[in-house]
Amino acid sequence: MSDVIPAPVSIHPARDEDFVISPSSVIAVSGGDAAQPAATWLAAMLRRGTGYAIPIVPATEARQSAIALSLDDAGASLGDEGYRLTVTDAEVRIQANAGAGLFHGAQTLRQLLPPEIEAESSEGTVQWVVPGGEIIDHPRYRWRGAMLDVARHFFGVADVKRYIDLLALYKCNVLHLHLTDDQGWRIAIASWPRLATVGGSTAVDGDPGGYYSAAEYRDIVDYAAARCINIVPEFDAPGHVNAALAAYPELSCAATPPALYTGIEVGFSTLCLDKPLTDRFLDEVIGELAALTPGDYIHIGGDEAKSTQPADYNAFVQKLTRIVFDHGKVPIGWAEISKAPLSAGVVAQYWDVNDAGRSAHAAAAQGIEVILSPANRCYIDQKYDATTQLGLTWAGPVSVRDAYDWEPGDYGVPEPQILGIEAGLWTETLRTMADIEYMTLPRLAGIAEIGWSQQSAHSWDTYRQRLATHAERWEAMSVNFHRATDVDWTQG
Ligand code: IFG
Repeated sequence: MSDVIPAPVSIHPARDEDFVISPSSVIAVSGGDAAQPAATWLAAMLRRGTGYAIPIVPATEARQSAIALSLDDAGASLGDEGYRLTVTDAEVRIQANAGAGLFHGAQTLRQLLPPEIEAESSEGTVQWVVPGGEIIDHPRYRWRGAMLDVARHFFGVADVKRYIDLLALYKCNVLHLHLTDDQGWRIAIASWPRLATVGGSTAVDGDPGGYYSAAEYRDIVDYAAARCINIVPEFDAPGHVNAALAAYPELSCAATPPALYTGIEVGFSTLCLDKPLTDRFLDEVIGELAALTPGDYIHIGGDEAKSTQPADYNAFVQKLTRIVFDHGKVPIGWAEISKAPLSAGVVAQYWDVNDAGRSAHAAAAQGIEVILSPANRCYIDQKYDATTQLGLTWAGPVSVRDAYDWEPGDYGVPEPQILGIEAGLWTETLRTMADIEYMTLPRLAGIAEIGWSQQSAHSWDTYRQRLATHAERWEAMSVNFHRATDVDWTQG
């Protein structure tokens, strides 16, 4: 039980109470529709791994070997995402106040099973033993996210779903999709069709472009929702807009239409801000993103607007955040937006450790909530060490230990204003799912633990041993993870 990542709040083993999942085991559900996503997900995972039927039955009908998922008053301290997992030789029981709690309990149950449960087909020779005992658990922060940059290089729906699967394993609950940048526009906007057809036609180094249709984006949203993960779309402005300007030169102030861009420089592009057309563009893009996104948040970027006049920048931030609120969503911006006076409710995301925390302090001073993504801890696009072929270096190297051994409270943001943490995976140098997996694991697991587990559970020396046991699981999942040298993988 002690190898579960993120570390649960409390673990009470009872080794004489092991439960064995057998061909007659059922999933017994009580609590109505909200219990279904967890039940459906758990049944699919157990059926695939064990080869057993694992029917889902109402709790009232369960007679034998039951894995009970019950939505009931499991105690206010668990909140909506926490759970109580109890394992005896007679039954497994997951209790929670809401569906997300059941789903997170199912992820813990998954990690208690032999790693072979992750395989695409059942081995037939494994004893599916769940160690007896009780786990009571709930998260430290509400926002445990990962950002995937699909603009520098495009990744299709199947890759994004695979990434969502990795996030679910570690109880992350947000996938922030960086949909637009200088090199690519990756979401179809019906009222501005060339954004995707022209702006999405290429990628860094001239690699293949691509974009999500509205239907494909909704498919991603629904797949994430079934795993209690919220999709947060990012439309980055006023900088990082070259793809949009190449599609619609009238959005640029430049006399000559900007060409499509396949390099990896930043800060050279800006929307032309004092144009009614730009206002219509902002409103219609945000309007369509809001209509496609059931989640509460839309990310407006705001980073590295080096070609935007500072006074214009502040007015722009206020205008765009207002537009997002007007479309019923909550705006998030990279923490530079804190240069502008922000209305209550706006969220800032701190990333740029080169500013010595100034933008985090500015956001904290405005009393708004902050998501912490300090690049020298959370940017998993950075090399692990000097030998890493993939990745950038400006904030790195970021070792497995660097990604784990930090404290969100050390950035000058009072604990009540820390909304949570988020890993960032920029894809200037990443082209395949194998590249994404290599940079993501093991480091994501540590960032997820920082977001979920109590500060008192934080210990690199014990974490690195617990982490080593996850290699078998990643192998069973066919994940192309990196055997980082700061972990002793023989402990696994
Ligand atoms: N900073 C840029 C990203 C990306 C990154 C690579 C932010 C908010 C460096 N902006 O991080 O577009 O280029 O590590």
